[in-house]
Amino acid sequence: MPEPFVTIPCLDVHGVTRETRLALFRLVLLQRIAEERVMTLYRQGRIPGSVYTGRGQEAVAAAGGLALDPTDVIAPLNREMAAHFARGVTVGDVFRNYLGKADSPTRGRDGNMHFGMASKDVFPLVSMLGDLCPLIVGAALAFKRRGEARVALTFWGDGAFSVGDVHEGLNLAGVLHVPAVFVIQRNGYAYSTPTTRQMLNTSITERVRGGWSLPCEEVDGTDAIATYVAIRAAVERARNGEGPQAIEAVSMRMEGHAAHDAGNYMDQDEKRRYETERDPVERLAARLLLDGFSAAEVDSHRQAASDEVAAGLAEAELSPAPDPASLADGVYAQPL
Ligand SMILES: Cc1ncc(C[n+]2csc(CCOP(=O)(O)OP(=O)(O)O)c2C)c(N)n1
Repeated sequence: MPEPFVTIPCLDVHGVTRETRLALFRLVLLQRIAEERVMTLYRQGRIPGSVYTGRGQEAVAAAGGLALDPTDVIAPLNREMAAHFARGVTVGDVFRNYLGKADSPTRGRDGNMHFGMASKDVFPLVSMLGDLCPLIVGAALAFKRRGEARVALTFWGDGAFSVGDVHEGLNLAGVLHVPAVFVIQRNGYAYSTPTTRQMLNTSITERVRGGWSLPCEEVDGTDAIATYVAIRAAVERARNGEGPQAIEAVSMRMEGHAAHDAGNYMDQDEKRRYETERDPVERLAARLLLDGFSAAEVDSHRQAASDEVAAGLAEAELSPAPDPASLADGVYAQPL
């Protein structure tokens, strides 16, 4: 018999409505199930790029996306599919992009999560790690200069935290006092390098506070509700003129770096223990039961998410492949 899920006491959850809890559950389920389907498609040779899942980190992606108002902007990285869904990107959009379809967000130029949607204020992913930091500082500066009560939020990992652009961005954000929120995912690894071999002080919170004099709060990134409460509060502080805010969300990458990496270098006992005790999807399901939702209600939400993923994939399968003659369209400037 597996151990029952442990419910670690989380932050005061007062004020997180029933609707918000269910919205978080839908988002973590959508990411978990959609990524499982993407992995299957990858193994079938149907994905032209590689696949980087956020298994184990779905709660942070969902919470970050849901914590924003519709007029805010977000810049997700490739492990934050749920943040896209929170902004209204559909499962069909994601599968169309993975399958390289003509009507996908990148019109078949990418077979991955490297896309944004201007209509939903989702910035496209920049592959150069760390570069989303100064990018959203720029967006937040624009909001401040225009007098708009909008916030810009981005995510990055512990590995990206070591990139110079992150520190230039954090410094600038503090000096310019802009409404930016930085969600730093400490998932234990940067590719095959454990966090303990990347930095002497593995507390990103201490480093952000001590190095850049910015507020930073550490949160259990496997607890969707606690993470939502922490990010939502940070977003509101930023919106209310309190300047940039950071959140260190602690979780674990439950797989290798990407579909081509089995992650054999990871501590397998730790991984198993994490899967049993800290899986964010199952922790939220257990929490909903404790909060009075019935098992049948929880199961019906699992089924609804599974149906939504199946419908999105079926819809994407029907989309046409790009016309090879259009290959250079939108890639090079048109001659005058
Ligand atoms: C500037 C830069 N250096 C190296 C890479 C290659 N690279 C892609 S992901 C990755 C590891 C990132 O680790 P982390 O920031 O902790 O995020 P995680 O993969 O754990 O989500 C590396 C080294 C890159 N994309 N950009």
